[in-house]
Amino acid sequence: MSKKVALILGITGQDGSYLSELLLKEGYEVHGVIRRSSLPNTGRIDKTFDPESKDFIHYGDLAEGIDHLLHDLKPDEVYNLAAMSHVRISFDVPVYTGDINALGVTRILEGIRKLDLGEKTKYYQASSSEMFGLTPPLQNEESLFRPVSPYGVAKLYGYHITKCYREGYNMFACNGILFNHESERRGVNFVTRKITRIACRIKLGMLDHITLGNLEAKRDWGHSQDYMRAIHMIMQHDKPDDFVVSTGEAFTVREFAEKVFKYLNLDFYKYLRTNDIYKRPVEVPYLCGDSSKIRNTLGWEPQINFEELVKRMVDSDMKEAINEKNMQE
Ligand code: NAP
Ligand code: G4F
Repeated sequence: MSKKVALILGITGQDGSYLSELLLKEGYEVHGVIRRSSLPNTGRIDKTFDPESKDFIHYGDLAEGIDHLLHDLKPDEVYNLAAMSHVRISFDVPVYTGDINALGVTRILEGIRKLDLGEKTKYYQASSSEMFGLTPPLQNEESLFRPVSPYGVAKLYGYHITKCYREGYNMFACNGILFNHESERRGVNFVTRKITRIACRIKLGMLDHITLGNLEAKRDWGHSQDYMRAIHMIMQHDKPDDFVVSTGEAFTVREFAEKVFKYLNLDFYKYLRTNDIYKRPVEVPYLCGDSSKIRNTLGWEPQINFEELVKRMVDSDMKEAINEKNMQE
């Protein structure tokens, strides 16, 4: 039997790197789209794909669309994980955020439709709990969407246009509404990774403080590997559908930081500074997901809990910080 072909947009990101590893393990032929950048942006996938290989890694951008790749590869599954994914920065670049996170989705769906791939090609859209915005928890598939950031608004467009193509053109198009998920590979300007990286450098005497914004925001934090398993399950379901993916437990940014510093035997408050530059014009105060639908329908559940997530992130950042310190000496 020939291998299933998967195309991942956003393969260089946290989620794309874990998803590519999972799909390769499952026996897929995996292709990914990367953007041109002035510095290398393939660090998370260099161990998985030969950097010289032009066979599986292709240049492309959601600003332009990927019709050429859809035409050439005729993939069985397309995973759209590409986005301007930082909520605060979306207030600085709201038009670009709309172009990539909203219209970019239409570009892919329209490509699949125009090339008449709808019968063959399944589509996954990386929707976000940020779309719930000010709706109080627990949020699930039936909750009201009240986004309050350009990012959340653009993602809500992506969510609806995915449903629109599913219902209008009978396409296998799904949304995963994923709550925050982190890992050792999380981008360094998201709050969890910012805390674990800086705390390790404080422990080693390389830094002397950490500056944060809103400490009281509550988030439902899971591990990216568990969530990539969930999205693969969503794509193997017998019908296209939308699913919330979450742990169902939430903690404040303060609690996350206290836990990290305690793990390192440090007093968080001795090193803490705050600055409003890290706050958003409108804050989303409390996200916590009810993921009973995916648990009951597909049998998914997370395997990495909050404690383990913190431990993995700190242990990994400590190794990185020690290497960096050794290089400096
Ligand atoms: P990430 O680490 O920021 O990765 C984003 C990926 O998108 C990167 O590969 C990036 O490429 C690529 N990208 C950005 N703009 C692009 C463009 N114009 N054209 C093509 N590719 C582009 O994000 P992540 O945490 O892995 O999240 C994956 C997806 O899930 C995103 O859509 C995010 O919005 C969504 N999501 C994430 C979470 C979460 O908590 N992590 C929760 C819900 C939804 P470069 O490497 O070149 O920048
Ligand atoms: O880590 P964050 O930047 O993640 P945020 O805004 O929740 O967005 C992430 O999760 C979404 C799912 O709900 C994804 F769709 C999105 O792509 C992204 O992955 O901030 C978490 C909380 C916020 O309330 C923020 O105000 O931490 C607060 N925070 C406090 N100090 C900070 C900081 N956030 C950042 N990035 N940096 C700070 O210094």
